Amino acid sequence: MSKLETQVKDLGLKSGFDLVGITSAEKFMRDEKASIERVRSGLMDGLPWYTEDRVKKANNPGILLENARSVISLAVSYNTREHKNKNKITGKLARYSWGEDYHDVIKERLRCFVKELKLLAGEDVKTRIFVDDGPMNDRATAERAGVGWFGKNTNILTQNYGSWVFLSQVITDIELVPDLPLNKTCGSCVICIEECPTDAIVAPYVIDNTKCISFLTIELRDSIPRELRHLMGDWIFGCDICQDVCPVNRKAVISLDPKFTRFHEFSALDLIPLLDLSKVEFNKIFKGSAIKRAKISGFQRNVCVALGNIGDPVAVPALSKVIQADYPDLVRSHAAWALGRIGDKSAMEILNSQANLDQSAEVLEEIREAIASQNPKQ
Ligand code: B12
Repeated sequence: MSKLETQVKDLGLKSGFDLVGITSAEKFMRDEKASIERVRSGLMDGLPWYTEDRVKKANNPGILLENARSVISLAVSYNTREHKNKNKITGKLARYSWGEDYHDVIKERLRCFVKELKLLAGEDVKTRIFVDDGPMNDRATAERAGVGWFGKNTNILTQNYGSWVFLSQVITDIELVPDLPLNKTCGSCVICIEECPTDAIVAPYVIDNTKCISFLTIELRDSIPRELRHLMGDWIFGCDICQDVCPVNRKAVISLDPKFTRFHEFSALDLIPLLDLSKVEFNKIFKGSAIKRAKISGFQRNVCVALGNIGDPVAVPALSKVIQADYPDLVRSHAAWALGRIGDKSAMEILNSQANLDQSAEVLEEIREAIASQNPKQ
């Protein structure tokens, strides 16, 4: 490794990244082909912005920056400690949301990195930065730059930090000597595939987006398919099951990065009060956090599903209030499902009375389904 590559890597570490690798700007042939197949076979359905056109850009750094020569791949750990919530009726949020929104934090670090890079390599150096905010294949880059290897759950696993890393890139016209990919795989381990409750990992390295709890709780704006709801447990934003069960992650170094420990109480939130939040309160509580992406209606929809899965009748008054009050039909219909799943006498009474009153076809259908599928427990 020449002096410049060493300096670039030192600079990455100094700029707040935990791992730095370098790869060429060549096309990611395997990944482009696989991604196009994934789109065509419907496995990326539900993400309308994930188009074949995007895939072509994402796997070809030369399209993203004129005269691109190298891509610097940077990873930062977000493996912060969990906050224990002693209460019973709580919902889980994915670890990546326990800190400040990584897009903002990492973009800031990338900007500082690029500023210093220009001091090292020349002011006229061209760069383009990405942190999950544009058409760039973050994982394929990290793999080829030797930052980590593809796990069977498709997450990039790293030696010391496991898969608890955010990935980002700097494409540049500087010619840098690339690193070699790591010669590592998951071997015969298939724990993540077996433990995914919705069977979203349909084959090693292949996710069916439409079944992934992360998609269902964050990206999906509509109703959650009824046949998947009971499999979602108490996840209300994202899901970490395929990472939590990964043996490599057991040994991952804990991160003390203050940016990612800031909202650690978000790891487990009391569910019932979340149903009372107004839009203004939701935006205030989750300001600066990635959780805002779910929007309040999606978030409260998820809370209803989690309450239904926990099945504790203590949630009946709150769910009854939702179904009777002025909440979006999306939330009211999932509250109906949750009441049916709790299925005690009071829940069934509310459903039966609302069945005669409700004006929304969507909510009425959920109420009828809930009544039909449950025998009230006395
Ligand atoms: C779309 C997307 C999603 C979608 C779709 C998931 C998916 N598997 O793609 C949804 C919303 C479900 C999602 C969920 C999550 N995501 Co996401 N997501 C993305 C995004 C924007 C694009 C990913 C992409 O291109 N997918 C397309 C498919 C086709 O690619 P793939 O599944 O990775 O499959 C590759 C392999 O199959 C490989 N391949 C093909 N053949 C073969 C053969 C072999 C032998 C091998 C090894 C590989 C291989 O080629 C494919 C393309 O590269 C990236 C950011 C970015 N711009 O890259 C973040 C990103 C992948 N997500 C990230 C995170 C953190 C998550 C979650 C953990 C969040 C959470 N806790 O809820 C989950 C993880 C779910 C999972 N197991 O994948 C991180 C992953 C970090 C890491 N360590 O890998 C990224 C990189 C964001 C970031 N910049 O940090 N995500």
